[in-house]
Parts: sequence; structure tokens; C-alpha cells
Amino acid sequence: MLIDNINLLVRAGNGGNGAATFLRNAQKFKGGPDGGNGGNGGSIYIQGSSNLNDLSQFQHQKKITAENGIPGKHKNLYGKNAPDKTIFVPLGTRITDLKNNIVYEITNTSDSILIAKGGKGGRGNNQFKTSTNQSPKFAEQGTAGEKKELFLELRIIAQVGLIGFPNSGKSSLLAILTNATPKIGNYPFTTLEPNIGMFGNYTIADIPGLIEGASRGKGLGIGFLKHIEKTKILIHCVDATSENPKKTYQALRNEFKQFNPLLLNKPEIILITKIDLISEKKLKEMVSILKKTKKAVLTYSLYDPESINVLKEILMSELIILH
Ligand SMILES: Nc1nc2c(ncn2[C@@H]2O[C@H](COP(=O)(O)OP(=O)(O)OP(=O)(O)O)[C@@H](O)[C@H]2O)c(=O)[nH]1
Ligand SMILES: [Mg+2]
Repeated sequence: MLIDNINLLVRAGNGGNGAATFLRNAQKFKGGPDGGNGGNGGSIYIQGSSNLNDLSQFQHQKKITAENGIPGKHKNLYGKNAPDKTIFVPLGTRITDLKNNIVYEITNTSDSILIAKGGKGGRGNNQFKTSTNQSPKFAEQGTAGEKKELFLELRIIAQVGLIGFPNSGKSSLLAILTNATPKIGNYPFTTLEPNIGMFGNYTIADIPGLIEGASRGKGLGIGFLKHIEKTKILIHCVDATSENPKKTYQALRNEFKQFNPLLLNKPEIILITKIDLISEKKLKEMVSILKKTKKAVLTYSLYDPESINVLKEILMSELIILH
């Protein structure tokens, strides 16, 4: 199961305390202050990784901590800084800091975000020696590391999104275009979680079927639309056997509008699927009706290799143009 959201607690390390000690040896039984500084606590960073596909790594580890800095010691020994920690998350992860609602989007592998800063080590008493106070008895405490409550949510970054009513042939299409092997079934809502496949260097996301009223929670809801917010192009699958293709098409567009109207502006190919099941006359009618949307309309059947090749070629050239 694809884990696409999770709550995570992160705690950076505390700074080590400074030491309040005095030099003591055979010669000097009452020497000067020699307390060293404490080390800094480890900070926690978040970075994108292209090797991760979902957030399942956090399913059993909901709290991540960095080590505390080591306290300072006598003989002016500094405590060690604790190592920083980096948490890797899949590209497309949106992180919300729940206390202040600051949102971070992880879209590449190069940026590293400081999410929780380690505490500063305290200064030892040696640092507080002045002309008027040669023997300070106090040292600074290390400061606390930051704690954050985070909400992580995956918004898949695929270049192509397959959308459509349940049973319209989306998963079958993903299996034809890519290396993916999604479950295919002759019943609605076969797909319960998005499937991802590679089409050349591009990724295609097959989204669970959506129905009219999905924005009000019907069917599986419209939450899955978050996974196509970042796609460059949509393939809107319309089943050739649907009674009123224009209405079917518009019904889904209305659901998009409820979720995020920007989705309506995405480049889109309308793909009439399962054309082997209808007459040529009916198909012609359907194409001309859907062409009124001013979108590219293609037709396809699993059993027509020519239609698959045309689709592949057009999709690839669109992707290259949009790159
Ligand atoms: N005749 C015919 N059947 C097809 C074609 N493409 C898909 N199918 C069948 O249609 C049914 C639904 O296919 P899926 O690929 O599971 O459809 P889906 O859109 O992913 O469905 P959900 O996951 O439920 O949203 C399956 O029985 C497929 O074998 C086609 O081109 N022609
Ligand atoms: Mg499916």
C-alpha cells in the first residue's frame, strides 16, 4: 500500500553544558577556571531522494532525534559537536510544520532544508574569566534543540497523469505504455492507490477512478487529485461505451474545479478507450463531439497496436515540447 501521508516528530539534539571546573594538580591545588565549552547538538535536515517512492519508511519510526552535544570537561576540554542527521524523503513531498503552518516542498535532490536546529553548546567557566572575576564558578547551560511536529504528504511528481472514470481502462493503458504491472479488473475501483510506471525517462501515474460527486466524498473521493497537481500533461480516458461521453468528460472536469481549478489549465489529451467495442460510425460521432472541447482527441484500443503506437508517439513528442 502506498503510504502518502504521515505525522512525524523531529527533535534536534540539545547543546552540551559548559563545565565549571578549576585546575587541580600537585603544583596548583587551587588553580584557575578550566571548564571547557559544551558541543552543539545535532541538527536535522530534510533532503529529497529519487530512490524513494513513498513515506512507508516512517510507518514504524514516527520520531526522529539527533544526538545531544557532549558537555565540556575540565582541563579546558571542549565537548564534541553531535553529528547532524539528514532525513531522506521522496521527491514531491510536502512538509508542513504544524505549529506555524510553514510549508516546504521537496522537488529536487540538491536542496537540503534545515528543519530542526541543534542547541548551542554552553560556554565553560574559563570563558567568563575577567580582570575582576578570576574564578567564575558558573558555566553556561547548553540550549535545547528545536522540536517540530511535521505533517508529510506525498504529491507524486509524474510527468503524465492518467485520469478518468472507474473502469475506463487507465491501468490497462499504464501497463501498455510502461513497465508497470497494475491490477486490472472489469469492475469499478480496481485501483485503490496510484500506480507509477516509466515511459522512457518519464513517469506516468495511474490514478484511481473518479466519479461525479467525488469532491463530496463519493467513490474514493478526490484526494488522489493531489497526485496530478504536478503532472505536465493529463490523459483523460473516456470509455467508448459510456452513454454520454461529453457529459462523462465534463463531470470529471467539474470535480477538478472543486479540487483545484488550476488543473483545468493543464495540457490534456482526451483518449477514447476501448474503441474495439463500438462501431466506426459511433466513434466518429464521439470524436466530433469531444473535439468541440478544442482538446486533442485520440482513440485507442488495447487490441489495436496501431492506435497504441500513435498514442506513444504523440505523448512522447508532447513531453519533449513541454520539457
Ligand atoms: N475491450 C476492451 N477492453 C478493455 C480495453 N482497455 C481496458 N479494457 C478492459 O476494461 C476493464 C477495466 O480496465 P482497467 O484498466 O482496470 O480500468 P481502470 O480505468 O484502471 O479502472 P479503475 O482502476 O477501476 O478506475 C478491464 O476488464 C480491461 O480488460 C480495451 O481497449 N478494449
Ligand atoms: Mg485502475
